[in-house]
Amino acid sequence: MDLHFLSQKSVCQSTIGMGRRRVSYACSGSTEQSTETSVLVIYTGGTIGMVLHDGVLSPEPNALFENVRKLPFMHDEQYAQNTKLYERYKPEKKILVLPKSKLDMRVVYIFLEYSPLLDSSNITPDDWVTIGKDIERNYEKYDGFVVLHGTDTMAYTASALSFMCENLGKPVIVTGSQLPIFEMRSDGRDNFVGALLIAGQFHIPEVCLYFHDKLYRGNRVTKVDSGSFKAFASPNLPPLADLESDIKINWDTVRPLSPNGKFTVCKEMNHNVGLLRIFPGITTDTVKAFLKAPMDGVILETYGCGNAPSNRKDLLDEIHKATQRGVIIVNCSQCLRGTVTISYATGQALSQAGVIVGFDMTQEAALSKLAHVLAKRDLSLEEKKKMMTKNLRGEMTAEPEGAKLSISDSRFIQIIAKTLSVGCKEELEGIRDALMPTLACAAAKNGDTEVLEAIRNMGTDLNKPDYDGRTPLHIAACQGHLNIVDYLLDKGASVFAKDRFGDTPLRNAILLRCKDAVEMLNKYGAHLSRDELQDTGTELCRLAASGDLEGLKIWKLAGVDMATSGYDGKTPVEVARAFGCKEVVDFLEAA
Ligand code: ASN
Repeated sequence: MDLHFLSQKSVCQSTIGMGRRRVSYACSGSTEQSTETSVLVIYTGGTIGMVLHDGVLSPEPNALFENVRKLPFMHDEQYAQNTKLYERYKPEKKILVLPKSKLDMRVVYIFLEYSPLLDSSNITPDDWVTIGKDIERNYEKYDGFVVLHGTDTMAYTASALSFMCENLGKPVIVTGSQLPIFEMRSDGRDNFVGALLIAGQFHIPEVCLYFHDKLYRGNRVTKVDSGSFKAFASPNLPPLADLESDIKINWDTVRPLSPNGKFTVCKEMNHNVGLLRIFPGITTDTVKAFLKAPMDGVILETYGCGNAPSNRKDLLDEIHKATQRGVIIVNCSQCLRGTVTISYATGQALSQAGVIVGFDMTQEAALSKLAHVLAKRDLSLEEKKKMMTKNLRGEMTAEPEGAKLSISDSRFIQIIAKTLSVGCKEELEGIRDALMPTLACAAAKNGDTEVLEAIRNMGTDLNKPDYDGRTPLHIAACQGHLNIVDYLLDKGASVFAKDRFGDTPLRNAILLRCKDAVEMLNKYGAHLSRDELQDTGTELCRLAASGDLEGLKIWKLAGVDMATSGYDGKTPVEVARAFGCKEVVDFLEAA
C-alpha cells in the first residue's frame, strides 16, 4: 500500500470497492473516510483556459491550473494536506483533488499541460497521436482520463481517439467550454467537474464527449451551436449519461469491453482523406480536382438518405474512375439525423459507381475512421472497404437489438413487489437495484448463465457490486467458471472493478489459481492495479521460499515482473537460491 507514510495518529488506510483506495484522515477532531480514484487531465488548449489578449482570446500557459486550484469546489486543499496528497503523488507536480462526491469518493486529478496550448482549430492528426500516446503511456496509472480541448474540432478528436484506442477499458472523457473558466459566467467549471466525476467514478470503457450535463459517445457527436452552452448534439444515439441532480448512466447504451487483449493505441493516420459536399450545380472539374492523387479516401456528403444527382453522368463517371483507382469513397448524409439507405435511384447510382454506404456516421466519425482504416498497411483494399462498413466503436447503428424485457415484465420482481405492496416504477426499480447485484453474484457462483441473462434483461448492470464490493466477475473468476467469465466480459463487465479489499477479478483468479480465468481476463486487457502491485514482490518471495512453482507461474501468466523484490529488497530468485529450490531458481532465471 502506498499510504504507509501517513502518521498513525492522523491517518490510516485500506482499500475498497470500485473506488480503488480507502483513505482515512483526521478532520475536526474526528476520523473521516473517503475513497480515492485518480484521473489524468490532458490539457490541450481551447477556450476553457483562454484569456483576453488585445481583445482576442488565446490560451495562457498555467493559468487554468492556477485558477482551478483556488476554487473550493474543484480543489480541497485541506484534504490534500491532511492526507499528504502531494507527497503521495510525487513526482507529479500539478495535483488537485475534488471535494467528496455524492458517491463518497475523492477524485484526485493530475494535470498534463501541453505546450503550446492550442485553439482546437489548429489541432492536426499529429496532435491526436500525441494525446493517444499520452493515454497509452499512463494507462495503467490512472482510473480514467479527461482531455481538455477546444470545442471547434472536439468532435473530430473524440472520434479519432475512439478509433485509435484498441481495447479501451477505462473512460476517456473529452470536454471543454464555450466561455473561459475565469469568467463570472462560464460553462467550463461544470463541464470540467462533470468530466472528472465520470472519469473517476464510472467504468465506462469508451471515448466520450461531455458537455452541458450530457455524456455522449465521442464518435456520435457534432458541434451544432457556436454560442450556446448546449454546443453539441448526438443526433443518432441517445446520451450515455445525464448529469442532473444525480448522475444517471444509461448502461444499455454503453458499449462493453472487447475481448481482444491489452490496451494499445494505433498511431498511424492517413492524411490523404477529405470531405466533399455535393451541392446543386457542382462542377465536374471540382469533383475531378478533389479526387485526384494523392487522395486515398473521401467522405461524400450527399443529400437526404444518401442521394446525389443520377442525371449527371459526367460527375458519376469521375466518381467511378476514382473508385476504380482504389480511392475509397463513403456515402454520408448532409442531414444531421437519419441513415444512408439505397432506397432511391439517385442513391443507387452512387453504389454503382463504387461508393460504399456510411450509414448514420457523423462526418467527423467517418473522416477519422477513414484516416485510421486507410493507415492499416496489412489490409487489402477490399478489407479496408469492409472495415469502413463495419461498426468498430459504436460509431454507426447496427441492426436493431432484440426487444428487451422491461422491469415490469419480470415475474420475480413483480411477486416481490406484490408481497411488499409496491407498484410504482421507482419503487420497483429500488427493489431491483437492492436485490439484483447479490442475486447476480449468486448466479455467477452457481455458474448459471441463464439466470444472469434474465437479471441483465431486467435492466440490471452486471457491474454492480454486492455488499462486499464484489461483482459477479470477481466471483466467477474465483470459481474458475470460464463460461461465466466469458459471458460477463462479453456483456461489458469491468476487469478493473475492485472489491472491498481493493482486489480486482484478476488478483482473485491469481490467488485461487484459476489459470484459464487469468488468460481470459488478460484477453480483455486486465492488469493489476497500482495498489495490488505493492505487495506482489513479497508474495513472489513467499512462493519462492516455499518452492511453489505453480503459484509463481500463475503470477507470471498475469504479466507480473518476476524480478519484483519483496519488502526487504530481496528478489524471488535470491530467496529461492537461499532456500535451495533448484527448480524454482531455474524458472525464475529464465523468466
Ligand atoms: N476556438 C475555440 C477552440 O476550439 C472554441 C472553444 O473552445 N469554445 O479552441
